[in-house]
Amino acid sequence: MSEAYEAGLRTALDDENFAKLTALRNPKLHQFIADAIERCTPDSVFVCTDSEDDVAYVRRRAVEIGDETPLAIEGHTIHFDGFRDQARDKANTKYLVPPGVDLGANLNSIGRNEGLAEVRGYLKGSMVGREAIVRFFCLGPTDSAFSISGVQVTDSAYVAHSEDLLYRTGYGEFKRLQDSGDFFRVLHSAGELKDSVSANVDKRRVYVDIEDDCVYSVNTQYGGNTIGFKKLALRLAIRKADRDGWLAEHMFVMGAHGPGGRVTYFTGAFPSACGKTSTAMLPGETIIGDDIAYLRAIDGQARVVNVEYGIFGIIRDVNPEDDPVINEILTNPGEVIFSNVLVKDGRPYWLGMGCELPGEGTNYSGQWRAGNTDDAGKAISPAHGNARYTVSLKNLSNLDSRVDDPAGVPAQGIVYGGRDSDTWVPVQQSLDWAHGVITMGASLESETTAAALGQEGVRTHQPMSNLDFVSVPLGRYVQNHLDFGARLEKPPLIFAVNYFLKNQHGEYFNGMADKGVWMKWMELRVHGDVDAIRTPTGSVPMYADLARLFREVLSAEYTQEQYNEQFVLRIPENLAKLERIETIYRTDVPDTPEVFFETLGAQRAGLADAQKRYGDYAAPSQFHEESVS
Ligand code: SPV
Ligand code: MN
Repeated sequence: MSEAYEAGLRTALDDENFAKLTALRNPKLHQFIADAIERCTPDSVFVCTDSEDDVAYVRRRAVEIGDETPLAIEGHTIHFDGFRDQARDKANTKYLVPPGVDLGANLNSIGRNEGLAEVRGYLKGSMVGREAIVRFFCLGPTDSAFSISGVQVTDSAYVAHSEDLLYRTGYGEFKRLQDSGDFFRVLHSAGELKDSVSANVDKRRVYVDIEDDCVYSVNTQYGGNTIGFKKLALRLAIRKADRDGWLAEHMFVMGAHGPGGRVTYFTGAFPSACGKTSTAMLPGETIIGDDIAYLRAIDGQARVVNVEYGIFGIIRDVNPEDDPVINEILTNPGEVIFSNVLVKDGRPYWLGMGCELPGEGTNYSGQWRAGNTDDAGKAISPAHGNARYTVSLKNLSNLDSRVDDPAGVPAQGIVYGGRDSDTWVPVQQSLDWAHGVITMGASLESETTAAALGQEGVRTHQPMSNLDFVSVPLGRYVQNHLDFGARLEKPPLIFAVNYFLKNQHGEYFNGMADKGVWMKWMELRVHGDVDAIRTPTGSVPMYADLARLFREVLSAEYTQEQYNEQFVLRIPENLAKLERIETIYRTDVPDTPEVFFETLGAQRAGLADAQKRYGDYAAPSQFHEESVS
């Protein structure tokens, strides 16, 4: 160990923890931990290796210090975040940019020196009276070319425990790293606590040091602001992927099961709280991951891994009917961390669980009674809309057998979907890779949800469902996708889905389970097993195929009338969307590739032509005669 750090670490760590740290012969790691300790001045430091004892210590500790409270079912605990700390704080999440670097208008950034001074100022002395926990993880399967090592220092045992459920252990990986400095670092402090929650959320900051592969997070506990290897490291990974020519995406990875026992792998990008987890958990299919994926072009093939090994899922609407697998896990003994649900007599309750909720209990506002209001006079809901559960994948009955494959699985289809009440049809396939990247991924829009602080239900641009985490200029990020496809012999097919289309009375056209039919149709398309109807926005299913799939998958009738009203091409809405997207890219994204505007232009011309021939609302059958692919 370098002498510069040794003295500080020897003083702060007891012999056992010092030995665990020095077994890793990595100067950059030692420097990071020495700096974290010097800045945050914890009373003690626990270095967590991959051993069962160490992991069990963190789990115990979360309860001992009041970060979590046991519930009635064995292995279940509840953690509460503060009343105003219930979601990702986009406004106070910023990239630290050195002089001369401009990430563009849609990325939130602050000068590096100014930002470092601010966030490191808030971290000063933040761990006094507490223990710092040092945790090591491997992002992706161990021993894999995809994977990246990460280390976090945190004073939250809840964060450290959550990470244990969500990631593959990484102390062993750090041994293999030897003295390489190629790893991600996260320093987190919940800051001053009051009643076990962060007291100074007005000083909540999540600052991403893009020059140094390091993230600082302070005065917050909510997982999306604090769990280092979820969205904090995703922002670093997107920069690394940009440098090295691969993709880091906000995507699930799953196996869709087709005829004859074949498994076809899909990735899917949906903004938070728009059906990503429930798609990955579709009955009859197998899950690899539900949130973050790394994709690489290997020998002309797109290969993909799940970065994580667990689910930090939205609990709202999990019930025996819509999410049977998760519901089973949440109602049986085993390790589960609930957050921000309502607790009464040691039992958790959440919105949409399929039973009546008690009229009082403990929730994210403290002692709660039906009718309680917040400072603005608004009723406090029994459980928060962004309440979560954290579980490891290892207990899932629908886990795909290739989840740990160090070579990843082949990505054969990519799905983009947002919360869109009036424009896109329920499912369509892009005309080719570039068309899909541009008109589906990069043009995705979605109405805002409870997963980020701020007003809900506002239509926003959500390119690749990744805008909250993109850390390179947006035009360049889009270009990286175009380049990625160019390196593939047969790029995955790109699809757009819309689970949230509404009729003129504001009711959803589709049931939650219908996505299982769209998935089966996409699986068949990958293998060319069904025809489709080519419309100006993409290729849509034929009625007869959907009618058969609805019967096979859901034992349900799907009428021609339902098909007609769901799959009608809404030309004015699609034209208005093109307009919005073009304006955003022309105004805010100076490095947008020219092909982007050409593709939007071609789509506009196709829509205008259809409008002339068929009017504003064109049935798929009108295109049928034109071309079947
Ligand atoms: C999301 O909001 O997209 C999540 C949870 O997956 S968070 O960790 O908050 O990002
Ligand atoms: Mn997510």
